[in-house]
Amino acid sequence: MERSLVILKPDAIQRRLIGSILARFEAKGLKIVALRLCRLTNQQTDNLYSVHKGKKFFEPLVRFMQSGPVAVMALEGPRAVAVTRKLLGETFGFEASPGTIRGDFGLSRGYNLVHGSDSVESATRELAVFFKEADYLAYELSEAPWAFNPAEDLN
Ligand code: DAT
Ligand code: MG
Repeated sequence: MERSLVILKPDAIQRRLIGSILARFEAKGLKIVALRLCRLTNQQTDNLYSVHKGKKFFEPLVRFMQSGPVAVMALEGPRAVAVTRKLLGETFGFEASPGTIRGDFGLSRGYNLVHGSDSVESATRELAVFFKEADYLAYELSEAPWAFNPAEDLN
């Protein structure tokens, strides 16, 4: 089953939005298989935002991401990467559609509450920064037989 890396950014923690944002992922049916609070190191932000190195927003972005605790998690489910990105909405709060996390909780450009891997390849790389294979908890949600038709092809 596909996994994506999600990070609740320092603004989400400080605004006490952990519960509200996690509820969106739970409501959709994604399974939280790893979750912890931490502060991001230089090595972690470098890896996460390597494609943005050299851009003018890179340094402020890193400073923001290291400005307080974050919650990092692995979400699992069919097409977890694309589904998560849809739940997040467009990058900037003022452009994100209502109904999305970024669209419902903020108007900022950079303080956009949540990170989600943008492709399966990025997810594989980003997840490895935070989690070992043994960190992913294998369990079944009791609702699973009603959330997914066993005859359905989920790929
Ligand atoms: P996303 O987080 O939707 O994957 P991204 O990878 O293009 O967006 O950018 C990473 C983060 O950097 C983004 O969440 C917010 C910030 N950012 C991107 N473009 C920016 C810009 N033009 N000005 C300020 N911050 C920006
Ligand atoms: Mg990105």
